[in-house]
Amino acid sequence: MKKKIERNVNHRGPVKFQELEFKDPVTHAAGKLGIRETVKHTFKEMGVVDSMRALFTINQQDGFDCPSCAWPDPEHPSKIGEYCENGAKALADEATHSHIDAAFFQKYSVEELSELSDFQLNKFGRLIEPLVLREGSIHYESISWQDAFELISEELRGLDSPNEAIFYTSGRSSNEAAFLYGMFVRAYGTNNMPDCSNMCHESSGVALDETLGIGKGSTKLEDFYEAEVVIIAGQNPGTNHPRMLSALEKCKENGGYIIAINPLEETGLVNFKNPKNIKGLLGSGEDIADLHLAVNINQDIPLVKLILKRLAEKDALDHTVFDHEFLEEYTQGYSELIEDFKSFDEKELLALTGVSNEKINQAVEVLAKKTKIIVCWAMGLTQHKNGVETIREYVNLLLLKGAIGKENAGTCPVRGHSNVQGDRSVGIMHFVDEDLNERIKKHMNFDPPTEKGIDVVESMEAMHDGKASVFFALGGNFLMAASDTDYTAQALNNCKLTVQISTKLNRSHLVTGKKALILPTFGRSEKDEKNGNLRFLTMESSMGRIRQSKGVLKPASSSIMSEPEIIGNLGHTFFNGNHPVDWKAMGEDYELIREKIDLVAKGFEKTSERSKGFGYYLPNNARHRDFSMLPNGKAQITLNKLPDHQLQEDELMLMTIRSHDQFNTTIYGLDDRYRGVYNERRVIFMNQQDMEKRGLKKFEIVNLSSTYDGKKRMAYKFKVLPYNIPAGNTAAYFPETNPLVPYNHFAERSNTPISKSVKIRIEKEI
Ligand SMILES: Nc1nc2c(c(=O)[nH]1)N[C@H]1C(S)=C(S)[C@@H](COP(=O)(O)OP(=O)(O)OC[C@H]3O[C@@H](n4cnc5c(=O)[nH]c(N)nc54)[C@H](O)[C@@H]3O)O[C@H]1N2
Ligand SMILES: Nc1nc2c(c(=O)[nH]1)N[C@H]1C(S)=C(S)[C@@H](COP(=O)(O)OP(=O)(O)OC[C@H]3O[C@@H](n4cnc5c(=O)[nH]c(N)nc54)[C@H](O)[C@@H]3O)O[C@H]1N2
Ligand SMILES: [Mo]
Repeated sequence: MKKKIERNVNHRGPVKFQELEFKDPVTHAAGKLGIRETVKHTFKEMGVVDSMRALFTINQQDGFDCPSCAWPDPEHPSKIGEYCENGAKALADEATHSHIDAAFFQKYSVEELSELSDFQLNKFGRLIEPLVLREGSIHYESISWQDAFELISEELRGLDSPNEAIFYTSGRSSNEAAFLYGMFVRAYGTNNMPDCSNMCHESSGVALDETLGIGKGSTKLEDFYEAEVVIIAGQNPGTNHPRMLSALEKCKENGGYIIAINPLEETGLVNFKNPKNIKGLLGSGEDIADLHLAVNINQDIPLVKLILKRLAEKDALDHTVFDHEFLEEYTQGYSELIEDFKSFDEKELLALTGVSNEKINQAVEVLAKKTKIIVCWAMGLTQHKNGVETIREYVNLLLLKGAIGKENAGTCPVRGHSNVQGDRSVGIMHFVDEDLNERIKKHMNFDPPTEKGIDVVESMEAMHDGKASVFFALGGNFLMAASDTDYTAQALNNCKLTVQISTKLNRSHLVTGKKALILPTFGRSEKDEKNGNLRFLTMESSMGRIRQSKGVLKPASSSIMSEPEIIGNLGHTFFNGNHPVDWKAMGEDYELIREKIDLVAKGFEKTSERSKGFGYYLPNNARHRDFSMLPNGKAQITLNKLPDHQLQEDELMLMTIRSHDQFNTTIYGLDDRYRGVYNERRVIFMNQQDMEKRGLKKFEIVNLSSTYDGKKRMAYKFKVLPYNIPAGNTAAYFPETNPLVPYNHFAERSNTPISKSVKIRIEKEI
């Protein structure tokens, strides 16, 4: 018998490295190479017939919503396909013809599987039958759906308080699944609904809510086409939102000016070859960014402050730079901000940014003259201690320029998961919304709990400290996505039961509570049929548009169940069919869910009907300058402090980022073509000076450590890569570097882990 080994949270690094290749970064995003990658991934995983069928329906009005990012589709999708290379990889990943069943888990124990890398685990294919890991066992075995629902119900009933259970959501779930889940969790009696957005755009939600009265962006896709300036800060669209490049290309064709603010000169922003037009295919492509400001990590506040201070000096001369009419009528805090600028020294601000004076002045010159300005951002702004304040500082820029609530201008937090925004809109949240609770009472006929629940960080702590003991996940990979991998592993290990509704195998299935369940479900691309009826689901894009999604492929197996049906059956079993909500009927008939969504969730109306075709927009107050919900009915201009890192002499700043071959914790491949890296993920991008200071050579193997509150955390075995990154800054991939991110350091007020500004030291591996 094989020796019993500890389940590995896999961050010790490989015993033997792959053959790493490091070339010049690819200078053009997409183009023919992008098409080749698309075909390579889909044909290999799904075969030619399914690939073609799926690729032609993805994001089409009668097809399914791309399971990758949340970038919206244009009103008239391209007939040759409205997807990108990474959307195709996401599709191939979920629609793969490789499957794993109970026999697979009989062959391999959870310990053995945990020795494999995340890339290897994902490659095994789709989970196709419900599985249980019984207490003391090291093998998953098959379990009937009904037994699984009874096991969960029994554990939930056995807790001293419903607050000892945690219900996580990852943003790939549909509005229907998320709504039913949120209702079940509340009917059970807790608001413990941590969400992947807590680790993602929570800082955006908090900052936008308090400045503009809505936690979502204000722009629509069409706004990009004639914007005069688009600022792209802390975002890598070439990899993470490739379809956004088509919108930027249109903007440029119409004379728009694009400013990238990013420590790295990311490929998609430098040059883009649109595979959907001739120019892109023939090779000339389009330069996207007109100006790149290579800001130091988390020094966006000093940078924006300096730009605003200089704009204010210009405005003082003739009052034409800022939109004074707008400021007077719609905002509050303008004079305090102008006064506050006096307390900052220009030289000091400039030194913090790391950007040249000349480039900053170039940005000032452009912004002084233009008024149609959009600011886009993603994780480069949200995942810092002062993430909320950083976003507020960018909002100040838009407010001073009157660039809110008019065409071709506004805020654009570019969302991550394809339905993360919809999940929140239909009620996935750990805090209490009193209006929502009132509507639940009225239309669902039960009393929802009124005590605030816990978010991701608080959930990790609660499980770690034994205050919660059932962990239930609607999708995602909590172990690898959350910060402080060792701490999170311990937290999950402490649970009595962990349950995962999943499509693919990941490490959260292997590092579990005493008992564990895997409940396999459909992917977006699959046909969801019940009693001969083809069911559809709805999603909300990053810009607040609700649209239908209908899968086209044969499901991976007849033993998997749709997410709403899993939740409906669980509700039915838990309440023994004795509850004001008919859980089972709702799980089976999504029309019943949508009727309730229309009544309970804010802004939804006639969803079944209106979500057809192009779909419909949810109301958005910032789009029409309605700030009545804010103090004095005005948009808020805010005062934001400079970051204070207290970096020690031997410390460097690390940002944990995505490669071109991954979707969050799902690793599609080992290359990061746009950054020139092939066949290895355990690498750290460094400035040559920082390497020389430490006597490090290219490809040398190092260990990384972070020390917070006297505790040293380690991530082992990374190869050093010399890279074009400002001195003092480093970058490495997530999730390999998550062991370095301390669980108790997060953004003020949004609790988003500080994944983009981790102070590290580098030690040579001996
Ligand atoms: N193919 C693919 N698509 C995805 C995902 C994926 O993993 N793969 N993930 C999805 C999800 S959930 C999300 S949230 C998004 C993530 O989308 P992104 O936010 O684009 O993803 P990251 O790789 O985290 O990149 C952050 C970017 O911010 C920059 N940055 C880091 N720190 C700073 C800073 O302090 N200031 C500035 N100005 N820039 C900084 C980095 O150099 C990097 O370019 O993408 C979504 N789409
Ligand atoms: N250090 C560091 N940590 C980070 C980040 C970072 O930039 N740096 N980014 C953070 C961000 S922005 C996010 S959003 C989180 C992501 O956190 P999560 O959303 O928890 O993680 P994912 O990797 O997207 O989850 C992948 C798993 O979801 C399951 N899945 C896929 N599709 C479906 C589906 O349709 N239904 C169901 N039920 N399951 C499905 C599969 O089993 C797959 O293994 O990670 C965060 N963690
Ligand atoms: Mo995200």
